[in-house]
Amino acid sequence: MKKFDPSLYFITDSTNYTEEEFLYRVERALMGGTTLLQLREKNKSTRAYIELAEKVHAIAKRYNVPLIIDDRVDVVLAVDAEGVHVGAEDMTVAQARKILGEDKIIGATAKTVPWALDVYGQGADYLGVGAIYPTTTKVKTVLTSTDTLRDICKAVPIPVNAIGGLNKENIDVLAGIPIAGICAVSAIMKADDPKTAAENLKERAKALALI
Ligand code: TZP
Ligand code: MG
Repeated sequence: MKKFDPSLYFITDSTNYTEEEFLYRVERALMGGTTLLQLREKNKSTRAYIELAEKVHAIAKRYNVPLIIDDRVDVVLAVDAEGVHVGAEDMTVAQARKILGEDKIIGATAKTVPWALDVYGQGADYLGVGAIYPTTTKVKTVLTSTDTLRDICKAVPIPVNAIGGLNKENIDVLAGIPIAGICAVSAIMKADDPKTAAENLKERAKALALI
């Protein structure tokens, strides 16, 4: 199973939610048209990460949405998730590919054209590029210009998603850049209703012909 639609890529953050509230919000986001889902946990034990991943995977399967696990190839294997996302401090794409095989989706972070070409050459299936705007989500990142985003889109033949501080009010800055999709954490996770937020973000991205 390798086919995936990165157009509305929702990345979770369970911080400050009970598990019940978190899972409810994830499901609302799926109802709102999330096409790709990433479970992103930075402070959980391996056991707790796997237990949560199992629950999230069960929900995602009901919506036929692939589940990507941030950083952790072992968690992907433990729950048979559809893929992993690796950044500069994680396992390399080549190492992840060696372990996961050809059928799993491997996404990578890239902030420059040479970096994008490198991870593409190692076998990445998609790229996340950003942060386009400053973000309130806990992450080690620097801003990436829209010019660099455009250059990366043109440099690699795989889907490139924009990430970082994106919401329905500000994604017009991406107009005309051949991205494959939008990644969002806060705009969906922290919304009053993640379903409405996902719908609105998708609608705006479509109106701007971004996706
Ligand atoms: N990588 C670059 S920015 C970011 C990640 C994981 C966080 C994006 O979160 P938000 O809340 O959509 O700004
Ligand atoms: Mg990472």
